[in-house]
Amino acid sequence: MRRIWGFCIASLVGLVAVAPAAQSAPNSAPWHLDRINQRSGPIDSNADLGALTGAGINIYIVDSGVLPTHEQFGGRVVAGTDPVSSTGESVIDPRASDCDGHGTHVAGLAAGTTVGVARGATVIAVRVLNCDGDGTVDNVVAALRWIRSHHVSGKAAIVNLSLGVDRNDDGAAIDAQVTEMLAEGIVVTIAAGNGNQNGVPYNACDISPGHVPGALTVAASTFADTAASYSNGGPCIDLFAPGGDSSARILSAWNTGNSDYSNDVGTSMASPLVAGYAALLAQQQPSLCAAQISDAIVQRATPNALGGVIATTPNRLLFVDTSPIPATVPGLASNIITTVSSGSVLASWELPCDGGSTLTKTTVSLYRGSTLLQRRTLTPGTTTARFTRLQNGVQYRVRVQHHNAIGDGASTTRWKTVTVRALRSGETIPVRSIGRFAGDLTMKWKVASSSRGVCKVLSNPTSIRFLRAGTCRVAIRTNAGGTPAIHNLRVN
Ligand SMILES: [Ca+2]
Ligand SMILES: [Ca+2]
Repeated sequence: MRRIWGFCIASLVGLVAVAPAAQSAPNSAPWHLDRINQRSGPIDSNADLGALTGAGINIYIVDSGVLPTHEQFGGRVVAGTDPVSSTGESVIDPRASDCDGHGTHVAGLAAGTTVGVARGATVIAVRVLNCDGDGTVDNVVAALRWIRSHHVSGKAAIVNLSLGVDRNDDGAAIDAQVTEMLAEGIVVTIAAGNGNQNGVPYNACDISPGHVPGALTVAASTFADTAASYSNGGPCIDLFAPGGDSSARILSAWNTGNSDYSNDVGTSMASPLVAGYAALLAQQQPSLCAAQISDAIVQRATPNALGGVIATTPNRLLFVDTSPIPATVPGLASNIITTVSSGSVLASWELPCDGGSTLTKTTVSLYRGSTLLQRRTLTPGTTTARFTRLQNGVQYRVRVQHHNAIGDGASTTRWKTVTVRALRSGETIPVRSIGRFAGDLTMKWKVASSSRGVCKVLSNPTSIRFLRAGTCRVAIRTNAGGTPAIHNLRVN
């Protein structure tokens, strides 16, 4: 069985999803917010998290959807992708809304106006769990791929996954997508899971995607400042955040009405609090790399604040500290595409995170084997370079590196190898042979009107037919739209 479950207690113990009795709005700040702005307990009736709100930052809530009209969101919910409805498993309208409740609760904790951390962030509802609160690996993978194509390169974004699957249940496919998201500048927060049901600590390293090292894997703490008895533990935990227990649950938005609330318990509730904090940091410094934000969150957590933490689990509790994060070198360019024409290669890429310090230049290098043939220095912001006078039939390699005042970003892991050749009139080629994104993301291709006489795009399978000699202009864009990459193909 390749089933995904959400990490609130109700779903873990296999209860039929019954909407908890709706509560009314909180009169004062809930304890989960009060606790995370102070180093030690008990809570002090002050839940001030500072001036940052996460405004302008996208938090993707990968869950059962989100009730977009709930009063906690003030119109800040955007419908993302909804593979559960698309595949007909349980269709709801509006798209990516919530017929379970789990996702609305989780989103409220990340970004609710009074129950959440990032009270001005944009929530993008990504629905992978059905009305019973479970889902499939395939739908999660499809959703994460969509997020990667929707995410704007070079700008920090947050993904929360309050769900998981046993690693040996095809978890590798989800892990791979999480690893790509991290490389593309997305902070990923993941619930550790609630497997510790019988007093035997369950190791979060056995859960996908919670064991992926670069992600922030969040265990649950209680009102009494202990590790929650149900929470998974072990060395794959990055930090704890309030997840509550039966004596003090976590209040957040519920899907049954625009002013309905419910109390819930689980690592599902802890993880989005960390996601909200990440959004505050991203708002302050939007071009930070994901690892800078994640590392700061771990380093700023309060050490040894909790009782009952087993020796292999890091004892760190979420602490919201919004001081600026020091700059580092830029990250890696993503989605590097190399497109050949006769005697030339066009390289294009998406800008990386700048590490918190403005890019000063880009260098693009062309190699034949290990021999450097050309190195170009480009003004910052440039995203294409064409190399000409190359030999057809020869394999070349391109690499891209970015620089800022701190130093030189990494480049060596993102080589692109391409064999230069002529494109001939009468030939039909698959569009992916002129370049595709790493990880094979869904993209849109369009031939410019000026080159309709030279070539046209054929659909299913997608290919390009060259009608005669000339220049064919092809625009590529991802699902999300944005600025298309223009590729000029010279047809002989
Ligand atoms: Ca407080
Ligand atoms: Ca980690």
